[in-house]
Amino acid sequence: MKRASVSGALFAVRFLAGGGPFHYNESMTAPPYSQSELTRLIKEKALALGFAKVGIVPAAAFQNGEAAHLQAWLDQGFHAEMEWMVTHYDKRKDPGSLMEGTRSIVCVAMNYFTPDAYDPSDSQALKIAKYARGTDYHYVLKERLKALLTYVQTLQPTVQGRALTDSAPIMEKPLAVQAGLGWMGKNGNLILPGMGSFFFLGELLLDIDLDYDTAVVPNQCGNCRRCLDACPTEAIVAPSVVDANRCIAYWTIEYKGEVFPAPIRENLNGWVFGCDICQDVCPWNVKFSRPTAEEAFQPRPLTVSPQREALMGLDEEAFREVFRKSPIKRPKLQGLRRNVSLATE
Ligand code: B12
Ligand code: SF4
Ligand code: SF4
Repeated sequence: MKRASVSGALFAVRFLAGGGPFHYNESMTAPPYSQSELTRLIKEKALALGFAKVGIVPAAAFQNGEAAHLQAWLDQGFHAEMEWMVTHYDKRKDPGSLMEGTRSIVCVAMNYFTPDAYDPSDSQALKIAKYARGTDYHYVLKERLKALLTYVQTLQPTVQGRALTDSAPIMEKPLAVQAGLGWMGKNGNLILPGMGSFFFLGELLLDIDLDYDTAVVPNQCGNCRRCLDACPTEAIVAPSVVDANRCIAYWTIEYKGEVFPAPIRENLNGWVFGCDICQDVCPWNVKFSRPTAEEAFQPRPLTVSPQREALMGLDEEAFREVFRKSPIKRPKLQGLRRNVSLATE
């Protein structure tokens, strides 16, 4: 892929216009923007499209030990049966490799917080993680990132890009850290200063150079260890290191088998899909989480304080209807029923 050059385009347009002072004329497809103008316009558009924060990094392999940490995580088997975490290790190390010619990665975060309708300490209440109450973020963020790409192409028609949100082998949290969106919390989630961690992450790969963010947000977990202490299954084995084998989110979302090991089963605390305990206790969320304005993430029926009978009573057709394009479709009706029976046994 040949890289578009802003200064080259500017020169060509000026040359064709006769070499005099440049005036944009509407018959031209787009004015030649400078790198910093393009950067500013892309960031403004990202915010206008509903992203809460945006930062841009150059496409390059990770250089601060991230690949070694991923390797150590895999070596210890912390990925459980998520074999897809093992494949494409080389791509995870080098996010730019996901599209030929990538020069820049636009990193974005979108709020998905919706308030709980139960007392989080009530282990009898059935609970569905906030991230899964509305439409699957893969659809929502990808569509929004594609709209951002379309916009970039109106500014500079030759630009090529690829929209991602956990839809390719990519390490999204360390990238977002680099882009200055937030810090890696001890609970294993990216925390945005003044906003909290109930945010999805996404990326737009672009084959143009832009101005890059270099200011990293310092880690503000300090001496706090509320998340480590609150996790009922001791899944946070070290600050920012989550062992999926012990994580309720893994078992209720990803696990394909029938029965959970006793330490998980006995500590489900009513969680039937995902788990928010280590985020709910985080002071940054307690203080700063605000309901998302995003229509697509508003809770669907049966996702806020669902009753056992209502969930168990769903047949295939009703399940498909209620959870169309929802993350809850992932384990299928059978997986949801398994979770509900295990959480209420
Ligand atoms: C695999 C995965 C999981 C697994 C493993 C969780 C995990 N923490 O990795 C399971 C199924 C358990 C899971 C659960 C959840 N997930 Co998930 N998950 C992913 C996925 C696909 C990959 C993450 C990954 O690469 N993990 C492997 C580890 C090694 O990578 P890492 O966490 O980035 O590790 C870095 C640090 O931990 C550090 N590190 C690791 N070891 C060490 C050791 C030392 C000594 C040091 C200093 C540092 C260090 O370095 C690593 C590399 O920089 C991402 C999407 C993506 N493609 O990135 C979503 C993602 C992380 N998940 C997400 C969400 C929302 C969740 C849940 C909240 C859902 C829920 N409510 O149930 C829970 C949260 C559980 C938790 N406490 O982390 C969001 C998080 C958004 C955010 N604000 O951070 C992501 C980014 C998806 C998205 N696009 O928005 N998830
Ligand atoms: S999501 Fe739940 S089980 Fe997993 S680390 Fe957080 S508190 Fe522990
Ligand atoms: S609960 Fe405390 S230690 Fe855990 S992520 Fe939040 S601030 Fe960091």
